[in-house]
Amino acid sequence: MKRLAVALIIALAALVGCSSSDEASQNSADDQAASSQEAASSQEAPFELDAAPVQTTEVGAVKSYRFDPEVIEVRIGEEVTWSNEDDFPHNVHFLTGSDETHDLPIGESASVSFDEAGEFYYECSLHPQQMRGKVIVTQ
Ligand SMILES: [Cu+2]
Repeated sequence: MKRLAVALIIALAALVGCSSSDEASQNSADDQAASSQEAASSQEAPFELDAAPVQTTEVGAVKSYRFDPEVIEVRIGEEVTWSNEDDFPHNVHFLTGSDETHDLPIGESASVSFDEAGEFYYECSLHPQQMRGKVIVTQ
């Protein structure tokens, strides 16, 4: 009940806050983005990876378009770092848990902390057929 009231207040605030039709369409675009993100987080595994999980927080985007190791296992609160050791730009684009994309320019790295348990699938959105990986986060 309390939650409904909060939702109503937010809806009213959104209505009052919209002074132009541009803003209104922007808000509905935001709503759509939010709901597709929810769908992403509840979605089933987008692909299968047979590799045995490796306990590490370091993943390379190595030459010949792949993440190595493909499947890693970390504990809640740990930070995983992806490093691009290839001669091409890559990224880490999450398919489950969130739809964040972390760019990996040549020679650079990106780090992500995992605050909840689960299996987080990702791909390089530039090379999604070859570059796929999974982070298994445990208690
Ligand atoms: Cu790539």
